[in-house]
Amino acid sequence: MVVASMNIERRPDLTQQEFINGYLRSNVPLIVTAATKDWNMSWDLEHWAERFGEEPVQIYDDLFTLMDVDSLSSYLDRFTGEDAEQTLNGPQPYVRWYSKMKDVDFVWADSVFERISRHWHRPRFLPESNYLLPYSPERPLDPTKDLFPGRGLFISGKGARTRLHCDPWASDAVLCQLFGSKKIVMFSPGSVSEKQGHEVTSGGSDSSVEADKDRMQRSPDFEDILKPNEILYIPHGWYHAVESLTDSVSLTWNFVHQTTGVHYLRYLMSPESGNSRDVLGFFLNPIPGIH
Ligand SMILES: O=C(O)CCC(=O)C(=O)O
Repeated sequence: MVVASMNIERRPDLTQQEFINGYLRSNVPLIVTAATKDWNMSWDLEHWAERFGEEPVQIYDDLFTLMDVDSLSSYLDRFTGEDAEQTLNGPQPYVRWYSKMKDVDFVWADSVFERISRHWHRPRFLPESNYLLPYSPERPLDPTKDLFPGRGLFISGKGARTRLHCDPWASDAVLCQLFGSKKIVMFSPGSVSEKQGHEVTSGGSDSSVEADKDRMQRSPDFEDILKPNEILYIPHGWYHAVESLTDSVSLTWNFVHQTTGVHYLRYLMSPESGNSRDVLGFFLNPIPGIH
């Protein structure tokens, strides 16, 4: 029997308590539609090129393997717009422009985050304090200024995608859609065995969101389209795949709040966490504010 996927629940906005009790604690995805209404950053790609075109950006494949470093305007010229280059053998390149998340010199997006910091604010439904990743049990954190793991600008041409995966560090994430729209499919943690998870994340590069669904041999729990100004909350342990239906710009970051601390502790005690010592160590002693 084929069970149809559902759309993700949408709410215009909610309080921190409603978010913590109804979604963070219960590990349930959510799309918040009006939390960005006073952000002033829904710029088109020409505007991004005009302001930041000279900057070097990190260019990835359809998951998290770094392929190249080039200027933002070169990427936009080649891979966005009506006559975007189509890669025949392999995935469309994807700009995942992260701010610093380990102690190495790199083309991090820190200075760009500093330049855009006054154009947005922490979505008010997200907790201000009591974070375990970054480790900040007392001091409130502000994603416009403070570093978070996986904080990045995701810039992609139509058809670029992020293959099915589950986010690292037992962390939750938010994906804020600034421009364009994205197709999202999500599979609940209990529905994916470790073996199957490994198979799908290391699976073929010819794949599409539809091929990911086929490999899972079941319908996703949720299937939806994230539209401009909406924020998707991705709880830990959920496998998800994303495809840019148009040229697209999103802003994202990961976090662990004390509400989900038990899962994080379990992860820290597992051998898997050994692969992320650089990131985990970096955020154990976060340096406050823009630097
Ligand atoms: O927007 C995308 O392409 C991928 C987003 C995602 O998977 C994530 O933030 O974990």
